[in-house]
Amino acid sequence: MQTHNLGYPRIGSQRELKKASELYWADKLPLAALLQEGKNIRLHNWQLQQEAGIDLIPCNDFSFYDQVLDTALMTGAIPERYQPLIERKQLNNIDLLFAMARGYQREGYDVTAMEMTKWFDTNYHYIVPEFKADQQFTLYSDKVIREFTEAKENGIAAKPVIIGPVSFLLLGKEKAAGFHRISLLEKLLPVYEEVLGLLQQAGATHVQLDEPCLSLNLGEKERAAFTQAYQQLHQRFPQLHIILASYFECYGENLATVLQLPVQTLHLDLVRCPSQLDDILAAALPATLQLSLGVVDGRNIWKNDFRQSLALITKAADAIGKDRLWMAPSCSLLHVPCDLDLETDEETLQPGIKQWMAYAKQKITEVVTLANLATGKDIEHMERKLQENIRANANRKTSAIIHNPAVKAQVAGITDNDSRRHAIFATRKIKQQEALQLPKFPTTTIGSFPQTKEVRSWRAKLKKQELSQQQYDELIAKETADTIRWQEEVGIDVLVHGEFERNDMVEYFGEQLDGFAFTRNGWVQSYGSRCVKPPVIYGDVSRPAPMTVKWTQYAQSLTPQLVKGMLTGPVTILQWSFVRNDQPRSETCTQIALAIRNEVVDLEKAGIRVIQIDEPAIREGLPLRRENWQEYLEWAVRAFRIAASGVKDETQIHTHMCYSEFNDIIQHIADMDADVITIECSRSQMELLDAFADFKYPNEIGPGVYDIHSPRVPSKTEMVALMKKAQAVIPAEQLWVNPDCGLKTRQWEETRKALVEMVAAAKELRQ
Ligand code: THG
Ligand code: ZN
Repeated sequence: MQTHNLGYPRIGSQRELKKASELYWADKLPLAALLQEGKNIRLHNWQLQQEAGIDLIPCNDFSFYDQVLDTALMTGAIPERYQPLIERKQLNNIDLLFAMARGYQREGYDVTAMEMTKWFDTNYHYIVPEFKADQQFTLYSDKVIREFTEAKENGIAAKPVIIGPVSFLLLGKEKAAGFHRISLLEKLLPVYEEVLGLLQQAGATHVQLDEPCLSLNLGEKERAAFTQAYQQLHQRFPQLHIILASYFECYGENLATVLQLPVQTLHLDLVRCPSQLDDILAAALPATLQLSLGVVDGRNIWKNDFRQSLALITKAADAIGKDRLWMAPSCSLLHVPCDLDLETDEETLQPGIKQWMAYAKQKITEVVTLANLATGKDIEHMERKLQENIRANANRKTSAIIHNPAVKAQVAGITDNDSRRHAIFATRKIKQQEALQLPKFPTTTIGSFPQTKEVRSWRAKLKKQELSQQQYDELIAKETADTIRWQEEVGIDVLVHGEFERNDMVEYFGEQLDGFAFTRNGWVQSYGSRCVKPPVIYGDVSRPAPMTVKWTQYAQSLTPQLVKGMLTGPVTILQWSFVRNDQPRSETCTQIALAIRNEVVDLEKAGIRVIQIDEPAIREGLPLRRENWQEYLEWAVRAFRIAASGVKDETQIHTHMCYSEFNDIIQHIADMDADVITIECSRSQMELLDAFADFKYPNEIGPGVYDIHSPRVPSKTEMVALMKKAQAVIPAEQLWVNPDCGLKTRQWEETRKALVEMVAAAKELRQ
């Protein structure tokens, strides 16, 4: 039984890659130093996995930005707008990579970045490849070969990891209509053949091809593409051991096709889908096919349950023999932090919780231990580890800090009435009009105002005790007051307090809720150099005290205008945290919903009459396979409704969503029954609104009128034009005027200018 790993986190255990890249982008670090940092991280990761005893260690899992973008560069799928940078500026490959990821606005060039979107149901974003009908592919970047050679020179016989050809095409998009990107397969395959040929020449014996799209519902055409691709690659390289890896779900109805593919090893995500092991063992397996059992969770931070894993391993071993089995994490470890040993601060992460956890480095060891336990290697030592593991898991099951009977009773006591506003929207609308007296085309913002360097430095100083709590509060109060006054002057209708007291929209709430734990170093890559530190939900969730009332009430006290209270919704808090694996996600989500509901009610009691509950992650939480959508949407929408329904009809509930492709879930968005929804719209020129228009969405809508992801200041005329487009499909009485998203990543200067234009646009629309 061999062990392998699908991918290791690449940001570095102290976020070295993030720090080096950002310095390089700011022209404060030479290219050679950035490249050296990358090399250090790769070597460190390889050595660490070798010492842990992993047999087959991945290479090319490293990236300076994103593995899908690397694949676009490998295959020469470089959109035309970057040609001048290549030809005239002679950009090297790494600067080209950054230009494609981030855009290139200097030396008179103004080239936009490629689009970014969520990687399946994770909080990681990948760069979306762009294809055209006459797309040509060439071997443009030999990064994968260089990394393989580098590993070899350092004594590691590595396994190159490459996004497979079919998923690479499916993950991209057509730049213009008139063809389907899957039709490009024939032109793409020669590049993959060239790469595999060079790798084989360089000494590679195994290659992992990642085809995560096999976890989606595919059509016949796509399935046929897999057959074509893998037959062709096998014919050219019959000696090469191909490990085909999909993860995050079952193979589902793709299984019959997958089992026909001429690959040597098939990887199974047995964390997300343990039941598929039975299906696969029951199928007529090709006699030589090996199975990679992904039993160690690559998406969460909990210690593995060895007994449960060993049961799966034994089942597989009984059916096909140990020699045909590989031991692995369920997916790449990109989605978990690096090293639990670095969490030494017992105030953030108490030992009682830490003993249940494992990060990437620990998970690697679990993979090896499981293989040893299954084969009886080093048995005394392994037996001790098994007993330790059994103890930790048993103690977690019964721990008093996890189980809160009062919370369980509250959840059990929820009735249908708790997930329903008193009156229907039509009635609420009249009552709200009377109570709030808003003009036509009311203006608002999504909640956050610029988190400047100063604001962030105050928080850092508070942590280091260079500021007292009182000094910090005074600074935040002044920033909030300035922001309220400024919004009054500009003439915005529904004001916000600006969220200067918050770090991250999930972390901030998690820090104040019971059942959540925090880490000091639990960073996970979100995109490029950006990272998040997801809270750990370990126990039943409750709200010991109000979380946002103080600052919201303070802001409201400064103005006679309406101030909107700002909360993160239950589904988003769930989706962006590490969650419990000892109860269904729906159960945890309902507990969070009750906590948010209590907060909403307290805000109302404090005199707040408009309250926004953000749910930007509700779409990305959708299960990958459609047959599971309904169940998810039912509990997710119910959780939002529980959070929102504790208030009077006169209190107006808003929600906000980004990255939204709404067409296929519009009914469920309507079922959330928020009085107002604000959505990301400007980049698609209001096309997104079509879903709302076709559906005759009944409640109010604020289609974002300008793109906050860019520093560019839009003009009043542009925004009026966009709203006219909106008005053509949605009645004016339903429309709000607001930016696309929160303003926390923007500077004040452009924010001020843009909002002045936005208010002027609303005034013009009213006439
Ligand atoms: N919070 C969380 N997840 C998210 C977002 C969020 N996922 C989707 C989207 N927003 C991702 N966007 C970002 C934007 C900025 C940053 C991270 C994700 C960011 N991070 C800081 C960094 O890497 O320097 C770290 C911030 C900190 O010090 O706390 O800027 O908003 N959970
Ligand atoms: Zn948004």
